[in-house]
This record gives sequence, structure tokens and C-alpha cells, in this order.
Amino acid sequence: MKRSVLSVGCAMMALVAAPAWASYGGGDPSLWHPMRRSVTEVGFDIDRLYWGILLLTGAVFIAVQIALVYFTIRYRAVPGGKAKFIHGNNRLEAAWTIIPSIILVLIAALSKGTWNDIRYNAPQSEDTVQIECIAQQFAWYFRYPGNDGSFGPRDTDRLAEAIAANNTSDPWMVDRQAVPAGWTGEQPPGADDYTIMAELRIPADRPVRILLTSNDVLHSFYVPEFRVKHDAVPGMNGGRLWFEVPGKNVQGYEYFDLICAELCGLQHYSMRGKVIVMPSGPIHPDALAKDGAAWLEEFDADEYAVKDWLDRQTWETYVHVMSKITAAEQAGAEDEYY
Ligand SMILES: [Cu+2]
Repeated sequence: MKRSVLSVGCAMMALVAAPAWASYGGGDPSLWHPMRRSVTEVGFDIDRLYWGILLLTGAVFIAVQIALVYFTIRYRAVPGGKAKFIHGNNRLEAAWTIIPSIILVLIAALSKGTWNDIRYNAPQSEDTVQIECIAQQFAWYFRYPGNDGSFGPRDTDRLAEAIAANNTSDPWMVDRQAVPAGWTGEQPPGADDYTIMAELRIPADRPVRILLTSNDVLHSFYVPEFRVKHDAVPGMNGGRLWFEVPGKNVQGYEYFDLICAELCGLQHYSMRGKVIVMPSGPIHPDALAKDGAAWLEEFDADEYAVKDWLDRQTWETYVHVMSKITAAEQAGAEDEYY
């Protein structure tokens, strides 16, 4: 009986997973592969692990459900039926402890390499582009080192002032606006740092290291197509977050959604941004690391503006939420909304 339950479970799982497995490796989202294609190499490894683990756990799940139904019917109460006392079975218990343990260790061993790639093998080459990302309710700020290639101090109070002065009190309506210079210091190395909101521009074919932090609460940096998700923690620098998008995986300039994946407050839903991957060809390598501002301005074409995109996405929701808040404030009950 046990063996047939397991084989039926495996067969059913294979039936469900085979098309997914077959379609794996790229393409547009489908019923069998709802996630958008990965554009990073590490993303393919993660997908492979995902499907492997899903197949394994899915087969076990289906086998267990079939066994559950079978035993429920087979040993149901019948008139005149007698209850039997069973003491337990040491051999069986040892088996269902040892086998899952082996499976879990196996999964851990198989995923170790990918985990190392994501967390510990951050590239240290000259080629690496370093960009600082500061999360703050409810927007993303990206700081590029200027000509000197290194960052100035991070004065979070002054950043908050700069943001306020830049009239971003409606952060969900983020324009592609630069945060006024100066919050990072008037002297080198901070004087030439360049900060921008909601838009992360990265080159293809070069490792990008994100120094991730938060100015207030926990946020989470999530780019689904990169298969990258990393908490932004106040007081930490998150230097282990990195990715590289091979040029062959993108066509020209390509946009990707950056989403906050940590419930961080009322307007969490609007904490979004765009990652723009640019072809590495036409950009002079030095321009990236050494002159962030010029590099950004060069590509400041209207068609890449984030504003339109965000306008469409959030305007209606924004109006809806703001009308509720205003009504609540008038009624003296704003606490409910914060
Ligand atoms: Cu957030």
C-alpha cells in the first residue's frame, strides 16, 4: 500500500510539474511559470532550486494526502468494529525521522553554493559599480559616488531636510528628481556625490554592489527579475547585496520594478521604484564609477522618466487614500491611519 501511495503521488506530481519543468529556462510568465524570467545568472540557479524543492515537497504532499484519505476510509468506524491498542513502532519512527533529515541536509547542501554566490562571493573587482541605497518611508534614494569614486558621510538628518526641501512630501508621486546636493557633506569625498530618487540605473555586464540601509524602519529591496530580496535595516550597510545582469539577457534599455517587500507603513504599497539596466557598450567604463552625475544626465531622456509610470500606477490609489486621511483628520481620528 505504502509504495503504491508514493508512486501515485510522484506520478501526479510529475504530471503537474512536467510542463513547468519543460518550460523552465526563460520566456514570459505562464500558468506553469508565473514568475517573470530571470535576467541574472544567479536567478537561474534559484529557479532551479525552487523547482527541485517544489517537486520533492509536492510529491510528499500528494502522497500524504492520498494516504490520509485512504486511511480515513479504510479504518472508519463500522458497527461492531473493535478498537486495537498499538504501542508504536520504533523502526518506523526512526525511519520517518532519519529520511526527512537526510532530505533536508541534501537540500541545504545543494543550495549552499547558490547561497554563497548571493551572500559571500560579492565581486571585489575594479569593475564593480558601488551604489548606495537608502530606504525611507516611502521611497528609495540612490547615491552615486562622484568623480572620486567614494562616498561622503551619511548625514541622515540632513537627508531628511533635503528631501523636505525638495518638496517630496508626496513621495508616492516621485518624479525623477535629484535630492539637493550637500546632505552628504560640502567637502570631498561627499561634495560630488549624487543622490536620486526612485530610479536605479545600472550597466549591463558589470557587477553592481548595493550598500543598502534604511533611514527609519525595516524595508526590503526586492527586484523579482533579479531574484534579489534583501532587508534594509537601519544602522546596517547591507554590503552583501549585489547582482550582475548579463547584456545578453536584456534588450537595450530595460525597466524592472523595484518593490518594497516589507510592510513598512501606510503607504508601503507605493514604495516602488524602477531599475533601469543600460547596455554597457556605449558607456565609457570610467564614466560609471567616476562621474555618476554626468552619466545619469546623459540618459535623462523623457522616455525613461519614472514619473509617468508612477502616475498611472498610483494616482488613483493616492487620491483614494488621501481623501480617507483627510476625512479622518477632520473627524479627529487620524491615529487610526498612521
Ligand atoms: Cu518600505
